[in-house]
Amino acid sequence: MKITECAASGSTDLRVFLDLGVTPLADALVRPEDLDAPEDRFPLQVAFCPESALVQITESVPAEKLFVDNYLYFSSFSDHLLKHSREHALGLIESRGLGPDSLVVELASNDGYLLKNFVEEGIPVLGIDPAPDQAAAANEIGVPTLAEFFGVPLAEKLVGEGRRADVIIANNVMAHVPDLNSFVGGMKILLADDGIITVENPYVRDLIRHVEFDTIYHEHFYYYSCTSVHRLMRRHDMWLNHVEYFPDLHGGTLRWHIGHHQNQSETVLGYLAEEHEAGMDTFAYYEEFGHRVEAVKTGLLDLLGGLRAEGKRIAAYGAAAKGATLVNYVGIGTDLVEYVVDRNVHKQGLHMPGTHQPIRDVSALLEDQPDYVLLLAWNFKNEIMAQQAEYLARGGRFIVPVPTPEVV
Ligand code: JHZ
Repeated sequence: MKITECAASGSTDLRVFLDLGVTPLADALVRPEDLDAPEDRFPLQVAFCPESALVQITESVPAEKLFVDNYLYFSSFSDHLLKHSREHALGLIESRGLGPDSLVVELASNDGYLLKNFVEEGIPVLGIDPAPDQAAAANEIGVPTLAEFFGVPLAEKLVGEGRRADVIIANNVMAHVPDLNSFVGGMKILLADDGIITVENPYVRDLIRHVEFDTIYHEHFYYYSCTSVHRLMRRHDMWLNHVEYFPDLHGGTLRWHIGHHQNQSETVLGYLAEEHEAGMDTFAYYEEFGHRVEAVKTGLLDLLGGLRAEGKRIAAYGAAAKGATLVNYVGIGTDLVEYVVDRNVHKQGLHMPGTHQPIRDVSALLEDQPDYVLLLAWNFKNEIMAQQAEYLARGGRFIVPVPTPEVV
């Protein structure tokens, strides 16, 4: 369904600056028996709203289709993310003085990868995640999880049962909700008066700077700056009070600390001033982005096509959602890249959406020793290259697609 109003402000002044064509859903991996069946495809355009400063896509795919029917993302397959999450949890336990009387709620708690750290310390938690297999995996490891979508109705139900959160954690989910104001309104209702919300999401500044266009897909409705988060929280009578930056996480991630009361650190004022100076609150900042994306497409097709013409064999690493955007937008079929490897066992045996490369276990790289590996999960470059030391030692090479395609 076409979106014509800003999800935050309701303004109809949505200015489109990028068109990635009509693409299949990034996590809709294809079963071998369905390879001949037609796949669902949806337009993928990105727009800026001058009123809210929010960057957003203009197509809404039903959330059940995105996160219940077609969702094989399990957070626990990255060691880097597990370490980051553990540090986050331990930091909160200490700074907030959490104990057996506290309640930590995580929205999009996935397989329990983060909340398990609180459980180990005897701190009560509640996970909320509509993805059924992930919620079941969390419950299995002792992280109580509701397999539901979060918004005002669920928040009211929980508060009606006497539950209020001292901490709400929302990592990589505030971009994933069709009804943004219900999601944020729900957090406002569920949060205890002196509680804290921490929200993590990739930073739209880094997306633009490093041409991370492949992180744009239908699951990601929004691409945040501090300005858009600040305006969104004010709309819900909450305050953005502190900002942290993690340059190595998902291509550049911000963590926003939010509360009912104003207690802003200099980080907030610093980011807001910097973003205003850079023009991130205006359409002009985003307007030229499409040309830079096209340059990556041309560069990558030239590089891969040239290698294939020399008779080189190319595989890819990471059946990531961003990988699906990349291969589909650029047009990388099995003639250029033969197969994709991924250590998520739930993805192995399936095929990439649209382009249909088979997804194999990571061990295929050493068994087969392709000449080049296109690193679709470029956000885990260090982790993956370290893991693939043997493949590299035997002469294999990685190709990193963004910001400029290059052999490393
Ligand atoms: P990865 C997901 O995006 C989906 P994706 C989601 N929409 C979101 O917001 C972001 O995450 C944050 C594999 N892998 O994490 C695992 C290895 O095989 O970049 C994954 O399939 N070996 C919720 O899908 C893929 O690569 C490894 O060593 O773009 C990476 O996907 C590592 C580290 C990962 O997210």
